[in-house]
Amino acid sequence: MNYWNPIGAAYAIFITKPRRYVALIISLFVQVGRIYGDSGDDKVITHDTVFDVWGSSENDEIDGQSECLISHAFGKAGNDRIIFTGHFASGGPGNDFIRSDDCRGVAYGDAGNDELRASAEHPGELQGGSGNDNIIGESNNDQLFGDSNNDILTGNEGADAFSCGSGVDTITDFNAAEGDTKTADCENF
Ligand SMILES: [Ca+2]
Ligand SMILES: [Ca+2]
Ligand SMILES: [Ca+2]
Ligand SMILES: [Ca+2]
Repeated sequence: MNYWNPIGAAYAIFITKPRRYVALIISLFVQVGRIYGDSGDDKVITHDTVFDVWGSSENDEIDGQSECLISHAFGKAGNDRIIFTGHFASGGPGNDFIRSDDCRGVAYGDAGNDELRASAEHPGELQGGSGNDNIIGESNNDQLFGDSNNDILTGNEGADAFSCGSGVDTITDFNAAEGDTKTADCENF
């Protein structure tokens, strides 16, 4: 399926990803729905409606926009970019980028070397899963889980709870005076 989009978002995909892809630009006026990616790289942007989205096994871009219109996102395999999810984002295998922006910051990197970024509006719960993950909190009291392998954790402001997991892990901004806590398995802080 190819959905062409008059507002221009799909044009950029043609330029930057000339190989095969599927672009889904959704602007249907229904209450809730599910979107399943097809084979190839998918780009899913929602307008006006709330969706749960499952990406393809390749490199997907899933974007709930500033109204957090994607409730649950599952990137599945491939190196996915998932932003603005309303409840929950799961990168699945691959090296994924998940940024919560102003939406709820609950994110699972799963396998692969992932970058997870918390929300500026809500406390983050960021779980790296396996792989060497870069996990970055925001201004709230965030929970950051490195899980296995060698992770880098940054809490930013607030009383952040660091759980490093196995591997050689680094907290870049541990500050007990701010109320930060850490597990005993954090090697560098
Ligand atoms: Ca993935
Ligand atoms: Ca990971
Ligand atoms: Ca924080
Ligand atoms: Ca770790």
